Amino acid sequence: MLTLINRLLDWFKSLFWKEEMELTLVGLQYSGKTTFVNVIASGQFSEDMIPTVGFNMRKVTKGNVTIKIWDIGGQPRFRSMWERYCRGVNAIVYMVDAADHEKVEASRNELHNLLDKPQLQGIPVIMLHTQRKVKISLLRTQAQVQMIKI
Ligand SMILES: Nc1nc2c(ncn2[C@@H]2O[C@H](COP(=O)(O)OP(=O)(O)O)[C@@H](O)[C@H]2O)c(=O)[nH]1
Ligand SMILES: [Mg+2]
Repeated sequence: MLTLINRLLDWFKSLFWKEEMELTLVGLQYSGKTTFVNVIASGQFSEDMIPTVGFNMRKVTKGNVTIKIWDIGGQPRFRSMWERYCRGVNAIVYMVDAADHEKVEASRNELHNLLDKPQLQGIPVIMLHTQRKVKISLLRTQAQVQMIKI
C-alpha cells in the first residue's frame, strides 16, 4: 500500500516538477566539445566536424531535466569570450584531449586562467577527457569524469 502511495506521489510530482540547468562547454579547439554535444543531444557521432565559429547553443531534454548547453569555440580568438559565457551557469564542462600531449600544457594554462576569474568563483567544474588521436569513438570511450570545485 505504501509503495502504491509513493508511486502515485512520484507520478503527481513528475507532472509539475521540471528542472532547468545551464552548462558551458569550453576547452581548446579539436578537444571534442561539439562532438560531445552532438552525441548527448542526438546520439550522432561524426568524424567530419566543422570547427565552431563563435559559439553554438543546444537544448537537451532528458526526462524532466532540460539542459541548455553553450558550446564555445576553442580557437585563441574566442578564448576571451569563455568567461562571459561561464558566468552564472550551473557548471562549467572543461574538455581536454588527453591523447594530445603537446597541447595538455596549453589546455591547463587556459583552464587556470579561467578559474582565476573572480566572477566564476564557486561554479563547479567538470573535466571530461576525450582521446581524439586514439581510434576509438566518443561513444565507446569511457570518459574520465572528475569533479573539482573552484
Ligand atoms: N577518435 C575520437 N575522435 C574524436 C573524439 N571526440 C572528437 N573527435 C574528433 O575530433 C575532431 C574535433 O572534434 P570537435 O567536436 O569539432 O572539437 P571541438 O573543436 O572541441 O568542438 C572531429 O574530427 C571529431 O570527430 C573522440 O572521443 N575520439
Ligand atoms: Mg566545436
